[in-house]
Amino acid sequence: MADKDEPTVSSPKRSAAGVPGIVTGLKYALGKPGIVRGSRALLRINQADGFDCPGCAWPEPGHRSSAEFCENGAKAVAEEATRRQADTTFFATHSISELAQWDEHRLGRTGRIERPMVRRPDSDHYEPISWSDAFTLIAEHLTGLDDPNQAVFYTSGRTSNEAAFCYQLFARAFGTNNLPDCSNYCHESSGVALTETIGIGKGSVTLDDIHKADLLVIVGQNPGTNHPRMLTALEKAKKAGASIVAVNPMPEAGLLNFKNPQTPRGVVGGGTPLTDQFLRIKLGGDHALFAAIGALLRERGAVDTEFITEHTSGYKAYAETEIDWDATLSATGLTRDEIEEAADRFAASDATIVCWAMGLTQHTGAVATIQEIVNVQLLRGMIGRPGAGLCPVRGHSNVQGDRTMGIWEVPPPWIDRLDAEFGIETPPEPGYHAVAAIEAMRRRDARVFIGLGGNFAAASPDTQVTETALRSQDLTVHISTTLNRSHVVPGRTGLILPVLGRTEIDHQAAGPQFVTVEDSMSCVHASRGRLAPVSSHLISEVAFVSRLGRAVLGDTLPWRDFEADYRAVRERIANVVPGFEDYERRLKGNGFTLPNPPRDGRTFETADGKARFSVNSVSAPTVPTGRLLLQSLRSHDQYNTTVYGLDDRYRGIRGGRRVVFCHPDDVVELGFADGDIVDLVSEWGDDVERRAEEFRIVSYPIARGCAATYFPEANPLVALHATAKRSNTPVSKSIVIRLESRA
Ligand SMILES: Nc1nc2c(c(=O)[nH]1)N[C@H]1C(S)=C(S)[C@@H](COP(=O)(O)OP(=O)(O)OC[C@H]3O[C@@H](n4cnc5c(=O)[nH]c(N)nc54)[C@H](O)[C@@H]3O)O[C@H]1N2
Ligand SMILES: Nc1nc2c(c(=O)[nH]1)N[C@H]1C(S)=C(S)[C@@H](COP(=O)(O)OP(=O)(O)OC[C@H]3O[C@@H](n4cnc5c(=O)[nH]c(N)nc54)[C@H](O)[C@@H]3O)O[C@H]1N2
Ligand SMILES: [Mo]
Repeated sequence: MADKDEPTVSSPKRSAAGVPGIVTGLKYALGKPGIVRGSRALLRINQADGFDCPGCAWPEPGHRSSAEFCENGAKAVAEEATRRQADTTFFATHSISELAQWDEHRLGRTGRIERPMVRRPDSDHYEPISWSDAFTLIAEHLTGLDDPNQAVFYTSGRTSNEAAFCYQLFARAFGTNNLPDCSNYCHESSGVALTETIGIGKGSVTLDDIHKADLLVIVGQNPGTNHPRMLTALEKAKKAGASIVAVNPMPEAGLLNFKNPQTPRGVVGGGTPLTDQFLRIKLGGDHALFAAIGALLRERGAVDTEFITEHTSGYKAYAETEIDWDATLSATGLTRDEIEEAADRFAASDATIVCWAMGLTQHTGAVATIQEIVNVQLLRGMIGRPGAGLCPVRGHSNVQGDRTMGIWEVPPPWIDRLDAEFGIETPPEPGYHAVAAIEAMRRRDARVFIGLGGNFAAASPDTQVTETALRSQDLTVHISTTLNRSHVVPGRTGLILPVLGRTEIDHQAAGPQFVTVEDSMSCVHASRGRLAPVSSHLISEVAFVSRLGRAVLGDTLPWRDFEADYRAVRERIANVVPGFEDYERRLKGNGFTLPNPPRDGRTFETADGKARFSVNSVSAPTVPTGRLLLQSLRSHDQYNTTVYGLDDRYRGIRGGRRVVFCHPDDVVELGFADGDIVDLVSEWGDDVERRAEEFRIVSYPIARGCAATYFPEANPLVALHATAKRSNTPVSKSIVIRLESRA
């Protein structure tokens, strides 16, 4: 049975991190895996000779201090370093149908998967299987398909550059571009918006730029919970005189005030107040906000004419767009004064950085919204200048690197080099992105699902549909570290294949190996595991892909060399992927930063060689009366679908996750009271009823008309067809719901 979910509620915190943050993190890390193992692991996070923190993609500072970790990283490490195991006895004791009743928290707590396991057709149990039999089984299924496009190769963002490169090579040599990844659910909207406008799907700032900014605008991002190390950079900027504007429907603790655990003031003092202006915007109101800010800046003549003339195109059409103020105020829920003040701050700043994350990317108009931010930055010439730029803050620690390595359903620009290097022929037509993959599985156009990391069942929208699609597969293969929901909704045949985590020593024929990752600011560096593997049955992700390659395609490609020595993989990456020349040598020390034409020289590799203004008609979600607009977000005690615990300290929640945050006036207006238990029912204008049961109403200072609850509990509410325009990202932050009393 699921754990008892009985949240208790107290008032939300006004500051993040500081002593409680680090103490909680340490307690978690030291208490769980055993004192010595835990502390040794923590001392190696983000050190030059240690491993990259699996917590998030925020970059490490040049000089790594031995305290360069946060509660978040400590928990992620503890999760991986745990001595608990899901072993043969565990799987013999618990049937798959029983495990399907467990929630993510309980599944994850079971610990590391100890050896390869198989669920045979019609069996309700996983049983052990040898690695060689597992590869034979996969090869039989893949080679038995009528068409390579009947296979789907998903990737999550913790996978190293080396494993990612090998994996996309394998899929393409096998004959498909079906390489959906967690990016499709995450920053795809940023990638699309930025590629069209500045010619590269990545941000244009370095960590040093953050420190040097005059104005930092943080939109739709909750760094206190999700990128705690970013707070150190914000504090530094703040001390150097920067001001900070936060745009968010919720007053998030880390945005308001920060207690740095790594300085005495943070430990004993009151912390640093961070935000100078807080705009409590309505969900999905950002497009209207930035369109209005742009118009005000033009009105005031606060435009960088030289930059616009020299480096941009499309300004004339953009300059002609007009603002409907009534619509703007109603879409944003802000006052005109608030918007004017924000525009003043933009106008006064010589170095502005706009940071954003899921609060922008998971909306229907996400791409257009991000392009409106690009417009404002172009208007002021805020690209390719110190302390200025665009900063999509990535989630998974190597999600950006995976895309650089070709994990993408679209053949990357360097595909001809890949084909020439390996003598393969990648099909030209794009493959399935994540949502399209689920649709294809549903139609039985896809029959084999392979997931390199991640938890596809729980991370995807429309949970019931996704799970049915997974169950309909002839074969599902999950390459994982810990147990999760995806494992308990297997295809007819199901494999769970356990791999080494990033903290663990990876020894191959040529000796101990390291892997490489790319952070949110395009810095590439090495990551070397330091702990003994939790089980002798684990293999590395590179070894997994290499053996898969040999089993399915034979020795036509250098799989054996790749597995024996990862330098052989990096040599090929250097030959194929631009920016990786002389890869091995440049990894020495703290690694290197990839070229970024907009940042490095105001060069824009777009169709006309200019940075492009966009004209997108402003839109905002419409919400019928009596309904709320719901977003699904993260608590402080989870990493995506991995639920470490049932508390959300910063938002004042303990002992439960089934809560729905609503504005107190909305609660009353809808005829409810704080503490009521309700069902959430989403409305998409189709005939399907999507319901999530038993949530406790929590009155909370969220913007009017808006509500929030946690991911992945909310995923059953998101219709599969409800995706952002042009990026196909599920609109997990724009769900029209009604609250229904429990009888
Ligand atoms: N502890 C922890 N760290 C993590 C993760 C985790 O699960 N746990 N996940 C990692 C991953 S993969 C990612 S992608 C990142 C995610 O990092 P975030 O994007 O910070 O994650 P969310 O919790 O989804 O928070 C979204 C924020 O945007 C706000 N928001 C929602 N909708 C809107 C809107 O319409 N407009 C505006 N202006 N704001 C809005 C929400 O109130 C919330 O503060 O974090 C990474 N780091
Ligand atoms: N409703 C809603 N849905 C969302 C979101 C949202 O905000 N709201 N956010 C979306 C976002 S931003 C993202 S990034 C996705 C996340 O989607 P995923 O990346 O698919 O999910 P995770 O929960 O990060 O995956 C956790 C699992 O990864 C495995 N794992 C951990 N470390 C390793 C490793 O080193 N190697 C391997 N092979 N496996 C490992 C473990 O078995 C663990 O159970 O979810 C998306 N879904
Ligand atoms: Mo993400």
